[in-house]
Amino acid sequence: MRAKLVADSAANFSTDSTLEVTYVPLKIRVGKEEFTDDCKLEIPKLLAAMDACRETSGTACPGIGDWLNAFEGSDEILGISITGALSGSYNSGIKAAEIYQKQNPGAKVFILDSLSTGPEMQLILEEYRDCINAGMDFESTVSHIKEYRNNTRLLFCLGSLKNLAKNGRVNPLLAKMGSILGIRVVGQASNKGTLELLHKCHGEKNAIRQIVRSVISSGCKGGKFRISHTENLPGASALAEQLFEIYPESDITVTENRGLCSFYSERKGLILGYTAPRPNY
Ligand code: X90
Repeated sequence: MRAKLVADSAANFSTDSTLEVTYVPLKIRVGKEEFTDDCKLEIPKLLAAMDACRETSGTACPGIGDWLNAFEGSDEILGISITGALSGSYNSGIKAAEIYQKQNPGAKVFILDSLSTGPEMQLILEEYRDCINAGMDFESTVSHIKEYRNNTRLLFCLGSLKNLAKNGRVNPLLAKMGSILGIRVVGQASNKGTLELLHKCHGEKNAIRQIVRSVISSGCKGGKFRISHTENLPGASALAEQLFEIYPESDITVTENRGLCSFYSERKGLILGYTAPRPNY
């Protein structure tokens, strides 16, 4: 039996038809409304509710039961979660893995803490798929993927840092800096799986140029670039074009953020997953 790929919805649904993944949804609460981050969620509706909401809003990670449902029916499961430093999803996932293996003797479950989100999770899911297609066994795939993750990275330029700050995921002082009119903050996922702010840029054009400079200075040699955006196709396309000029042999895709990434990156948010060594890792 082929191993089943499982990821929480922070991975953004893939539009790549060769990538079969069972997604475990996170939940988003905006005022009194609750949204489930599954394939039925309409992002424009979520964003409109966020705009209109004057009350508190937040997110909730999947529970153990949600992960268990996704494992069902398979005896080899390869999974990935959003960074465990900012979400309880990884914890639920590994607890579910223990329970599932007890209930199904012989079943194998591995959940990787991505230390990241969105498009970096997508890169790792694609690598899992390639390992499976190459006929690699479960244990070799697990050790390969741990090594692969040391060579994937994430950069972002968010629409605003408001929702991250309100939910305690980023220092409020940094969020203030990001809310100054016209300032776009460029940051990366740190080795610990937290947000690390790198640059304050005037306007999106400069922010995109800065993302490209950061890619180059990280020692990237091309390869895959996975860009996701929240209602910002022009920004995502501009980033793709600039990367393509520097790395013409590369494989670049642009997709839309789903609920979780949209909630935190907000309108105009851009996230880039790419391959380059993680320093001091
Ligand atoms: O468990 C939960 O409720 C989910 C909490 C998630 C909090 C952070 C999500 C960030 C999503 C923002 C840009 C990329 C940041 C990367 C940091 C590792 C998107």
